[in-house]
Amino acid sequence: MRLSRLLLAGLCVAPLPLRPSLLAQTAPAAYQLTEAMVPMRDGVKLYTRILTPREVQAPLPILLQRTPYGIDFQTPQSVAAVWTFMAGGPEQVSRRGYIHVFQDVRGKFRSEGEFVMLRPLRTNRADSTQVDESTDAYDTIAWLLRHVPQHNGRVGMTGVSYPGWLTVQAMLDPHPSLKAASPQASPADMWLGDDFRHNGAFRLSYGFEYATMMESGKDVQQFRMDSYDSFDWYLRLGPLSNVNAQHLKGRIPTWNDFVAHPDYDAFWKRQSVTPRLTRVEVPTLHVAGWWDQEDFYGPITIYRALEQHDSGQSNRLVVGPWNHGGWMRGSGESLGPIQFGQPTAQWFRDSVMAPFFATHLHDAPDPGLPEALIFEAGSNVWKRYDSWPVKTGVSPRSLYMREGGALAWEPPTQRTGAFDSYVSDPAKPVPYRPRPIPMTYGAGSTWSTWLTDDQRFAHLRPDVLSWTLPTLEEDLTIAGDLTVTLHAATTGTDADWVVKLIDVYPDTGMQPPRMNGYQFMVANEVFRGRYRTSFEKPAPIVPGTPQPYTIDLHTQAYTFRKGHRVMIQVQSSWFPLIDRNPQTFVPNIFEAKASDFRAATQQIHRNAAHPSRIVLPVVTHIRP
Ligand code: PG9
Repeated sequence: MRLSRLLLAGLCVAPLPLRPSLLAQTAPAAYQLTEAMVPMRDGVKLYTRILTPREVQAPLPILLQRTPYGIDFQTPQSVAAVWTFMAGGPEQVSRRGYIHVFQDVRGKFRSEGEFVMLRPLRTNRADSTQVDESTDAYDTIAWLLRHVPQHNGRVGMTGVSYPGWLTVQAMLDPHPSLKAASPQASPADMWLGDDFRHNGAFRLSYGFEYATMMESGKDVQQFRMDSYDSFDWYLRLGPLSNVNAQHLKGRIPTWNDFVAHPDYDAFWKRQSVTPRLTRVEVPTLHVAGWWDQEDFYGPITIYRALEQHDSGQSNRLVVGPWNHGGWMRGSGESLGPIQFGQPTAQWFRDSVMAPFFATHLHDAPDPGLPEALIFEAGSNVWKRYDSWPVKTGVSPRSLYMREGGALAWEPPTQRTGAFDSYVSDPAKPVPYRPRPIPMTYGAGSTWSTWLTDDQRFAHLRPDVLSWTLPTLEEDLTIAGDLTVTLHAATTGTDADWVVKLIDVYPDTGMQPPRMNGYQFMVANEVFRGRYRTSFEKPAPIVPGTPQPYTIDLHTQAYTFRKGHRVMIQVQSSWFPLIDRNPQTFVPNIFEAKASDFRAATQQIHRNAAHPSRIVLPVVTHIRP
C-alpha cells in the first residue's frame, strides 16, 4: 500500500497546505519542470526534477534537495505554493528565486541502484571509484552546473531529517559550488540518540515501522497491523525474535542489522556522522525543534561537533518550539495544545531561512543572524546568543528527589536507606502516550505531537514515580544542558530508566480549561541499564545495590512561570516507543525468550549517600 502524501507530510516535509489563492496567482506559468536521469561516477542514474522559474530575469542559484521519500509530488504548482517564500514572494521569483532541484536517492522510487539505509561514508575518500551520498551530491551538482542553463554558479542544499542528513553528507566533501547548507533535524547517530535507539534502548515502534516502510519496496509501504492500537499489537508480538519468525522472515535489511548489532559496535560507529565533522567548509544553518519526536539529538550534536572547527563564524544554530520539521509547515503558533503567542515557523522561514540563503546565494544584505537563535518557551521569546550553550549568566543547580514526593533545592539529610519504589512488569508496560496508539504514520496518528501530551495519564500510576517542587513564587528560567543522576537499584539484572522533566501548569485560571494542571514534558530521555559502564560491552546489573546512572537530558531553554510547579517522573518502560527490557540480563535482547521477561522491583534512592537529582542550568543574569 502506498502511503498517502498526508501521512508522509510529517516525515519528509511534503508541501505546506496548498493555499488556493496563492496557487491561482502563480500556478499557470511560474515554473517549468524538466526531468533528468543524472549519471553518477559509477554509472548509476538518479531521477531528478528541475523546476526553473519561467521568466528568469537574472541568473539564479540552484537549491538542491535529495530524498528517499519520492519526488513525484514536486510540481510547478507545489513549488510555487511552498517555496516562493525563499524569493520573498511570488513576484520576486524571476530575480530573487531559485532553480529548485529534487532528486530520488539511489535505489528509491525512480532512481537506479541500491538503497542502503543511511549509507556509511566510503571507506577511502581518495578512491574516486567509491560512491556514497556525499559523492552522489557532488556528482549531481557538477552535472547541474553543466546542464542547467540560467544558473549563477552557486548551489544551496537543505532538507529535513533524512534529507537533512543527505545535506550533511554533501557538506563532508563539498562541491566547490555548494555555497550554503541548512541541514534540518538531521540524525547524527542512530544508536546514541536519534530515530532507532536512545542510549541503547531500542525505539521499537519507530525502528520497526520505518524499516519496513522503507525497505519493503522501491517506494514507501506501510506495514499492515491487525490492530488499531499498536500498543496491543506490539504486546501480543512478544519477544522481538517473533518479528522475523512471524512477519519479516529476514527480508528487511535494517531490521536484520538491529538484530545483528545490539550494542554500539563498529557498524553503528561507521554510520555515525559525528566523528566525520572536522571541517566547516560551507556556511551552515542548523535547525532543530525542542519537541522533535524523531531527531533532536542529531542537529544539536552536529552543530556542536562542527562548532569546534568553526574559525570563520560560518556555523549557526536555530532551535524553535517545533516538532519534527514543524518549522516548514504552518504558522508555528502552537504545538498540540501548547501556545507560543506568535507565528514562530512562518517567522523562521521568512526572516531566517530565506535571508540566510539569499545572503550566500544571491549576495543579498547580511541579515545579521546570531550564532544561536533560541526560542525560550514558557516566556515565549526568541533569544539571540553568541554561543550555545551559553557560557555566562547560568549556574548549574541541583534539584533533589526527596521524601513525600517532593523535589527540593536542598540535598537529603538522611544518611542512607531512603528510597521510593515501584514494580516494573514487562507484561504490563507503561504506555508512552495515552492509548489507543495508532501506528506512527497510520490513520489517526498523533505521533507528531505526542511529546506535548498531558503526562497526567502516567502520574500516580503505581509503576511511575513523581516528585514535585512547591509552586514557584517567581519565574525559573533554564538555558543550557540538563543532566539527571539516578541512584537506582533493581531486583533484576537489567533495567530501563525513563526520566521526564515536567512543567505542571496552575490548577486554576488556565484557558482553555483543560490546561488547568496540565503536565507538559519539557525534557525526557531513556537509559538502558546494561550500558551503564560501556555502550560497547553491556554488563548485568548487580541486583539490590543502588548504582549511579547519569542520564543526559540534552539541552533546553525554558521558563517555568510563577505559579507553575516543576515535576520529575521516573518509570521503567515506555511502550511501544521503547521495546520492553526483559529485566533479566541476556546477551542480545533481540534474541530474548518469553521466559526472560520478568517483573522487578525498582528503587530510586534519595538519601545523603545516594542523592538522586537533576542538574538544571538556571539562568541567573543573562541579557542576550
Ligand atoms: N526521522 C526520519 C529518519 C531520518 C533518517 C533515518 C531514519 C529515519 C525522517 O523523518 O526522515
